[in-house]
Amino acid sequence: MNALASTHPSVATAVAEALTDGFSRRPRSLPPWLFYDDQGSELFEQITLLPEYYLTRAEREILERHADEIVALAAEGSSRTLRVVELGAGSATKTQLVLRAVVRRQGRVLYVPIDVSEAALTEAVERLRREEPGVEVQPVASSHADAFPAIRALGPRRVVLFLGSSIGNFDDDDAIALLSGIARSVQPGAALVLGADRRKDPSVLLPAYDDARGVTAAFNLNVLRRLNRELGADFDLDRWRHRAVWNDAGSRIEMHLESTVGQWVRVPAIGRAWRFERGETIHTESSHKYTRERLDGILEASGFSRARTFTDAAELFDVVVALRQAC
Ligand code: AVI
Repeated sequence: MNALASTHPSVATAVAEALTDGFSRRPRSLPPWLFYDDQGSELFEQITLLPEYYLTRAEREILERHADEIVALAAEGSSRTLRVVELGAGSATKTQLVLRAVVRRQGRVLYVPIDVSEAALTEAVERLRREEPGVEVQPVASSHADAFPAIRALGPRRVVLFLGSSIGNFDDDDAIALLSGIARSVQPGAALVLGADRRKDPSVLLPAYDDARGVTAAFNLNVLRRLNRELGADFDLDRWRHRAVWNDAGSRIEMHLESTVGQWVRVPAIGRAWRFERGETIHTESSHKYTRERLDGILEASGFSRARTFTDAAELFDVVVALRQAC
């Protein structure tokens, strides 16, 4: 059996295409969705617990304090039952705070978590079924791009959650394309609850993406391990190092993998080899950090208007409730 055939054929093809496309660019790049195989999803869960990675704690603090207000805003102007759909749900631990607030308000709720990681979805479903009797869970294993039919299928009074500053992993044009797709899938007045990380001093940002225990480094390097496993590539992980860089003009943290020596990498499943010079990098992720103006520009261009912003006590992170504008 060749390396391509050992994993799900459509996933293997997508991974091979992502690699071929990303390595044909200069600087070379890989798309961040490649992080989230089962090991990568597990490493990301560990990142969310790191002392340096303030994002998850700040967002949790906001939801702990304001979930009832957020739900009340989303339900405003309608007596109908709210339904909750979440893009990139992961293990959905913070979402539980929102779901409980919906259950307090209306007794029961239908929740549709959408994620590419089936392992993360399974964990979320098992935990919610155990811990939240008022929540009916209907998981959908899908990428963001394929999620719109699932959102539309929920009918009116959907609340769309997009938490964790996942929006930050998109360039502005792609963020607008995604949010516009959501806007087209809901009715005027429907609420989008968006977690977004604020622009701040790099002395706070950089450790969040280059932690002392090396968990983020392992998360970044896991991409190469995935390419070795799924495409039979021969990346030697000892010859690559994790780098986190603050790009001030782009207002984003960038993650790169840097080749520490001159080397060839062979990928037998697609019959190709690539040369990397010493110091050459592969750009694996951008994590955009927002000013209020920039985020409003993205929301408005997508058909949403900011209704209210909730912030943690240290003012590191925002949860924005935005409403679908009338057409
Ligand atoms: C999922 N995403 C919002 C995370 C972020 O902060 O950009 C992914 C991550 N990358 C490194 N650490 C966490």
